[in-house]
Amino acid sequence: MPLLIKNGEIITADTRYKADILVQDETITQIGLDLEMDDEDLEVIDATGKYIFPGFIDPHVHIYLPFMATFAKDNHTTGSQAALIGGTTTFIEMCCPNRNDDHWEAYNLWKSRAEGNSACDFTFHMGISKFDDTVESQLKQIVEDGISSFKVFLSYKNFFGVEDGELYQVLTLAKKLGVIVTAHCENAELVAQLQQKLLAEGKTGPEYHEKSRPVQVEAEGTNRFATFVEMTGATGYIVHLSCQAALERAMAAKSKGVPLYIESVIPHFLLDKTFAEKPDFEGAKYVMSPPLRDKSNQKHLWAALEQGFIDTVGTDHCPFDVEQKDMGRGDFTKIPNGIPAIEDRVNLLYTYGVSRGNLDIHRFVDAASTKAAKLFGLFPRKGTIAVGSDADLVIYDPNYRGTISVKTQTVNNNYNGFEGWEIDGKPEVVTVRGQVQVRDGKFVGDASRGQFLRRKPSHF
Ligand code: DUC
Ligand code: ZN
Ligand code: ZN
Ligand code: ZN
Repeated sequence: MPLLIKNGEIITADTRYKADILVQDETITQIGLDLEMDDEDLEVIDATGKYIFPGFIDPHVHIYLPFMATFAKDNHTTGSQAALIGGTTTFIEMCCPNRNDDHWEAYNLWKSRAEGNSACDFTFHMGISKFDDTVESQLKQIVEDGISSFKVFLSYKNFFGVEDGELYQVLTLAKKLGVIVTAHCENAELVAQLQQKLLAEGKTGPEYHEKSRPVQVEAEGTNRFATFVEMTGATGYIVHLSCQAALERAMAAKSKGVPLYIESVIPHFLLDKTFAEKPDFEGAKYVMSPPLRDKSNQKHLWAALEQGFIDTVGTDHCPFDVEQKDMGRGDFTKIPNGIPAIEDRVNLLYTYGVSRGNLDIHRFVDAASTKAAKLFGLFPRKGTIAVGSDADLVIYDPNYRGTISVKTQTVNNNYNGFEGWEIDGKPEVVTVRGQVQVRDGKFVGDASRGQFLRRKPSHF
């Protein structure tokens, strides 16, 4: 059914203007003033007083995730509908095989979980937890199948994590294939040693999680990753950079011309380590890795985001409920890591960035959509509003005022880390390839609309 969106203000990463948008089939076919169309099936949406943003892209989510003896709570039905309600029309999920898992099988398992079950479009970063000849040939097959980004963990020893030699091999292969490598940057050995030391001292509560992975641990991982990227000539992307110490290392490499990109995630911009110090084990809700930091780091993250040194804002969405978090009572190393945010990322970044004067609106669109599309081989199909692009559109009401609450969320979890936080705007209508999936802020669409997005390697 054709769709005509009239009188809205189109805002992309670099333009801002009032125009109508005509959508036919799955794409944008016209943008202009006073568009009309004679078709009895035409749906007209009046977007007077609303912004129209390109569908937002979350470059870092976990939906299906076996982790720390349990599973993250969302499935693709709940996760994708929560994403859409929050304005995210595409997510990139981490496919995370364990060291002993067959990587080709893991890839197909993750894909089969998503296919037919997602309401929004999706693709994967292929996690690599081991490197040998078998994995190498499987990775080539996975790239052929449409995956143009890898993921490595420098932490989580003996589990998801890779050794330095394997990191070198992964980057070398990625360089050859034209694939970007995303990395979780923490020093695994330091984390393991500090955890044991703290536990031996009887320091077992969630407030000690941050002390087991202090900023130095992340700065070291960041510096090491940047050095390996430089030595191999590959292109790197640091996920969830959380603090000034790591930012300094990444910027030092970037300013030398090392092709390195930076993602930070919404919890680190807004929540700080005092949340993980809440009494009665409440702090466990705020345990993620890298941990929430001292509040003094946040102004550096906001400044780097505004200046474009931080390229993208994701979530590291990873929901574990209160009962799962409880597995870590008496031993913080057993608290499943993660704070869910897939539903709230865009509204929080808009509110505490754009609306409260900390972020230019175009940089907001760039960081929450366009830049991820460019880095991960989705642009200009995704990440912009242009004739020929997919009609993934967010009609956003900047006059909405409300608060975030577990009571109204779609994410499958029994708490929200942003409970009670004000938001200054909200998606009213969200389309995925031309189909209205969210109307009046509610999911009304096709639960299996989402497509697997095949991507081509790029030569940066
Ligand atoms: N950090 C988290 O908090 N959760 C999932 C994986 C990760 O690196
Ligand atoms: Zn991570
Ligand atoms: Zn400072
Ligand atoms: Zn993650």
